[in-house]
This record gives sequence, C-alpha cells and structure tokens, in this order.
Amino acid sequence: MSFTTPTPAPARLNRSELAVPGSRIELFEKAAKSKADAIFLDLEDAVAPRDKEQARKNIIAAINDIDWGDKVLSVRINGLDTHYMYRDVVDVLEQAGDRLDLIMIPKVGTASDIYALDMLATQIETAKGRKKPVGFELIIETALGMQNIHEIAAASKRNESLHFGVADYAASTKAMTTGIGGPNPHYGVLTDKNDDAPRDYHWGDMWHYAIARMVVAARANGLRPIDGPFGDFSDPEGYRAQAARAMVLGCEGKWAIHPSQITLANEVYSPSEAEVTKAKRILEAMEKAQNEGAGAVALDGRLIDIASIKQAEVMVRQADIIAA
Ligand code: 1VU
Ligand code: GLV
Ligand code: MG
Repeated sequence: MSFTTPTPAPARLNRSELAVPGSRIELFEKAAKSKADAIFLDLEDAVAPRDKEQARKNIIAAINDIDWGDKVLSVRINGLDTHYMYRDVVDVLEQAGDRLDLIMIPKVGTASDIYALDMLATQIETAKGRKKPVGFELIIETALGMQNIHEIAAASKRNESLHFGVADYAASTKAMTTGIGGPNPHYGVLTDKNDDAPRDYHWGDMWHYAIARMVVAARANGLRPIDGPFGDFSDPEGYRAQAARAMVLGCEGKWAIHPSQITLANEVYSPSEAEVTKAKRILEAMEKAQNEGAGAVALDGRLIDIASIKQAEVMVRQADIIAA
C-alpha cells in the first residue's frame, strides 16, 4: 500500500437514489415512503425557470415537515453559472433543519467550484449554528468536469460521492445521441471481413471510459461512485443491464428517475446470497491458509491469495451495511 491512505466518506447505503422534482409536491410523500436508499429533491433541470422559487420553498417545507425515515436526503441545487444557485444554498441551509444530509452540485467543472460552495456552506453553518455539516455529492456531467475530475474529487472534506450525469455529459461532449443513458446502435464493432467466421456486429458501452474514470477518481479519494439516470423507465431489462455493468466496475448505486427503477437498483446493488457465501468461504479458506503460513492456495480449482481477502471483504461489507 501507499503511505497515503484515502479517508473514506461516511458509509451510507446508496444503491438507489430517487430524483424528485421540487415543483411536484404530490410526489414528496410517495418518495419518502418508497424503498429508495437516497432521495434528491431537485431544484435544477427537472424544474422550469418560472417554478424555481416556489420549488425552493416546497423543498424547505418538505425537509422540515415530512418523515423521511432513514433515507439519505439531498437537494440538487442549480449550477454555479446561474443566479439561482446562491439563494438555493443560502435558503436551504438557513431554513431547512438538520435532517438534510447532502447538497448535490450539478455540472461541476473545476475544484474551485467546490471551494466556493464549501466556503459558502461553512459561512452559513457557522452563522446559523447548524450542528451537522452538510456533505456534497458532485455530478460529473461536462467535458470540463471529466477533465478535472481528480482535483474535483479531492477539493473538499464535504465530498461524499461522484455521480455520472450521462445526459448532460452526452450534450457537453457533443455525442450524437438523444437517449438518456443506455447503448447506441452506432457504437459497436463489426468483425473483420477477412475473418472466416460470418460477420458479426457487437454493441459496445459508449459510457465505459467515463464511468471507469469516475470510479477511479472517487475511490482514490474515498468517495462513493454512483451511476446516473437511465431515461427509458419502460425498459426494466435495459436498466438492470446498465446498473449491473456499472456495479461490476465499482459503482455503489444508480439513480432512479421513476419509482419503478428503485427495486431494480436495490436488487442489482445487493450482493446475492450465493455471492456472499462464496466471499465468506474465501475468507475462511484464507484464514486457514494464513494460520498454516501459506499466502496463496486453491479453492474450487482457482487461485486465491491475500488480495482475495480484500475482494471478498468488499462483498461482505456491502452485505453487512444492507443488513444493518
Ligand atoms: O401511482 P400514483 O399515481 O400514486 O403515483 C405515480 C406517480 O405520482 C409516482 N411517481 C413518483 N413518485 C416519487 N418520485 C418520483 N420521481 C415519481 N415519479 C412518479 O409513481 C406513480 C407512477 O408514475 P407515472 O408512471 O404515472 O409517472 P409520471 O407520468 O407521473 O411521471 C414520469 C416522470 C418521468 C415525469 C416522473 O417520474 C419524474 O418526474 N421523474 C423524475 C424526473 C427528474 O427528477 N429528473 C431529473 C433527474 S434526471 C436528469 O437530471 C437528466 C436526465
Ligand atoms: C444528470 O443530471 C444528467 O445530466 O444525466
Ligand atoms: Mg444533468
């Protein structure tokens, strides 16, 4: 290991994160009663400009009045390039009580964006005597943000998670696609015409680089990487596949833009009983091996060694957090 050890963000269950427009108050109670691990009440792109001020008031009242149970509760503020942002932060932090856990910051471009918000949040918390420092969840959804992701991830002790905002990212990088997440038929490879086998077209995952880069930046700084939206809420299989491929890369959860996606995310991001049993067998086998002075042994015809302990612990720890 390096002499530098990332400090982990507070451990929170973040398998599903439900997006709830701040202008639709009729959804708030339903969201609070849902099975989502986390909720963000939105002031940004799901709210039309004429509704922004009312949405802010709705959200403050909802944070104070609704029983959110043990959910992680967040507010997505407007971007730093808008005049809404300062009042989002000031009003929400001054008027919403300590039930608020996080502020979600969209379209983060540079570490200075986070510095500025940290300063503002710190001043408000000090002035108002807020007991619980608010954490930050950061959406990486622009080319600039993706370029500066490592500095952004390290920019504040308030940072808890990085989120991949696939829709804005596609727009920012001028990707020729109008879907929100998911594959595109033009992103694939055709097997070579000189090969003897019949030609075959393989779809690829056009978001692989972005998600893998986000996972590295998040983990190197002790943050949770979270996959963003999948717009086609009439396609549960598509959602499940997108969630699963981000999960195996290291993401801890995915947004739900519709209640039907919550259970799918919770299922995909909960290790199965078989996976947990296998991980526990690895830990037992390695404990035995180490007691006998061995570093590497065979289990079911496969190599396991000291790295396998750490891999298995990831699985068991997630199962423990879910069970708690
Ligand atoms: O069965 P009921 O009538 O009691 O309830 C409906 C509906 O009210 C409810 N519901 C929700 N509850 C809580 N949170 C939600 N976000 C939510 N959405 C719906 O579920 C029941 C079934 O709803 P539906 O199928 O009739 O859905 P609607 O036509 O009402 O709404 C669909 C949309 C997609 C518009 C709605 O789900 C929504 O607004 N989702 C969140 C959108 C959002 O926040 N977007 C920003 C994040 S994504 C991004 O920034 C980039 C793309
Ligand atoms: C989320 O905000 C997105 O742009 O996908
Ligand atoms: Mg966005």
